[in-house]
Amino acid sequence: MPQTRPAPQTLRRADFPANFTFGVATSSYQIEGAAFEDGRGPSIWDTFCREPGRIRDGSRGDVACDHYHRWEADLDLIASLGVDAYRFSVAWPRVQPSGSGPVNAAGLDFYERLTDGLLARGVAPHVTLYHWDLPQPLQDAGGWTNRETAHRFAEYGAAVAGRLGSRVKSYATLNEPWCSSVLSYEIGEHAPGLQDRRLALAAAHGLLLGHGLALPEVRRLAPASQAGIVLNLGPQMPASDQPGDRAAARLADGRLNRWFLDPLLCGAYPQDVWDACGADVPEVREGDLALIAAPLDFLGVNYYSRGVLGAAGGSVPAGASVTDMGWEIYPQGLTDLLTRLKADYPTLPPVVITENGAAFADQLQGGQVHDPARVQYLQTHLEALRQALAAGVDVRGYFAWSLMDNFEWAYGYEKRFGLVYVDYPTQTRILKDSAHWYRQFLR
Ligand code: IFM
Repeated sequence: MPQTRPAPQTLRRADFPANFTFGVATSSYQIEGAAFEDGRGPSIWDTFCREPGRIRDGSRGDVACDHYHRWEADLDLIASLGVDAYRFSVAWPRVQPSGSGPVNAAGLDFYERLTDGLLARGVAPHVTLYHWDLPQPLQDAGGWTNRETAHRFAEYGAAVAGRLGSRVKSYATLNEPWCSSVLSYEIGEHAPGLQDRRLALAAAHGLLLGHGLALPEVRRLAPASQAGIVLNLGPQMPASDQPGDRAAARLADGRLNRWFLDPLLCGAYPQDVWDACGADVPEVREGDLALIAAPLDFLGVNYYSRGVLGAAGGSVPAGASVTDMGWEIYPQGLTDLLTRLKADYPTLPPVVITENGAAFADQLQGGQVHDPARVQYLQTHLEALRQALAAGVDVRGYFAWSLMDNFEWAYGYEKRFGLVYVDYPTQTRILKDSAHWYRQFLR
C-alpha cells in the first residue's frame, strides 16, 4: 500500500456543513454499454476504440458495465450507499444519433427513467451533458474545431433540459474541456486522437462557446436547476526555484487551469499563454467571451493530483506515493487549489468537487475487495477539503469517482477507480472496503 500522510481516523460527516452534498459519479460511455441499441448513433469513442493501438487492452465500451440494462439494480446500489446525489452523464448520440436534427425518444426515455428512479430512491440527479461521447457525424465535420458543433450542442442541451427539466438538481454543460481539447486534439491520447496544438486551441474555444450557448437553454428549460461547468484542475508547481522550472510551471498552470478559468470567470484568455501559443491561438469572434463568461451557479472541480514541472517536463517527485495511474497522491493540492481559486477569482461561484478518487490494482478475494489505499485516499482528500472549507472556500459538495469500476478511456478496463468492484465476465457488483467505509462515513 502506498505511503501517504496518516488518515484522520476521526473524520465524520458532521465535520461538513449540514446541507453539504455527498455523492458518487460516473459517465455514459464508461458504464452504459448498449452501444448500438434503441437508436443510439456512433460516437467518436466507438470509432477511436476500433483503431488499432489506441486502447491499451484493445477493449471498448460496447458492453462496459452493462448499466443500460442493469440501471435499476445500479440505482438500488447507489441508494444503498446512503449518498445524497448521483452524477451521471447523458450520451449525446443516444439522444441525437447524428448530433443534429430529430431527437431519439428512446434515448431521452432512458435518462428520464434514471432521473425518476433516482428521485424515487431519494437520490438527487446531477447531469453532465457532455462527457466526451461526441456523435461521429459532428467529428466528421471538424468536431469541436467547427463552430457549428457549439450550436448543435446548445440544441442538444435544450432537448435534454426540455425533457428532464428541474427534476435534475444540477446540469453541468461540459466535463473537463481540457481533456476533450488538449488531450484529444494535441496529445492524441483521447478521441479523436489528433496531434495539433492549433486544432486543440480551436476545440477548446469551441467547447467553451458550446458551454456559453447551452447555459441559457438549460436555465430557460430547467429554471429551478443549478447550471454550471466541470473543469479538471490541479496546482502546477516548479520542481525547483530555477527560472526555467518556474516558467514551465507557470505555463502548465496557464494551459491546464487558467486557459479555462479565465474566460469563464473573467471573460478573457490569459495573456501570457495567448502570447506563448503564437499563431496557434483560436479565432475569437465578437460576443464569444461575453457568452462564455455568463455567471455560473457552480463550478465543478475534478481533482486527482498536482503537476511538478521542470524545464524538461513533468515528473513525480522521488519517493512520492502514486496511484495505479502513476499519479502522485497529494491531498494538500486540493486545499491549495481551492484556496487559490478563492484568492485569484473574485467572481468564483460556489464550488462542487465533482470528481475525486484513485485507481488501484484491486483484487477480488473470497468475495471481498480490500482497498485500504483508496480508503486512505478518500479520507485524506476529504480532510484536505475540510481545511479549504475552514479557510472560507464555499464548497457545496463532493462526488467520489467512481461509483464502480468502468472503462477508463485509453486504459480500457485495466484501471479500477470504483468504490464498487465490477467482475466484468459476470457483471457482478461487489462493494469494496472503500464503499463500506463511505457508507459508514455518511451514516
Ligand atoms: O475516468 C475519468 C473521468 O472520465 C474523467 N475524469 C478523470 C477520471 C479518471 O481518469
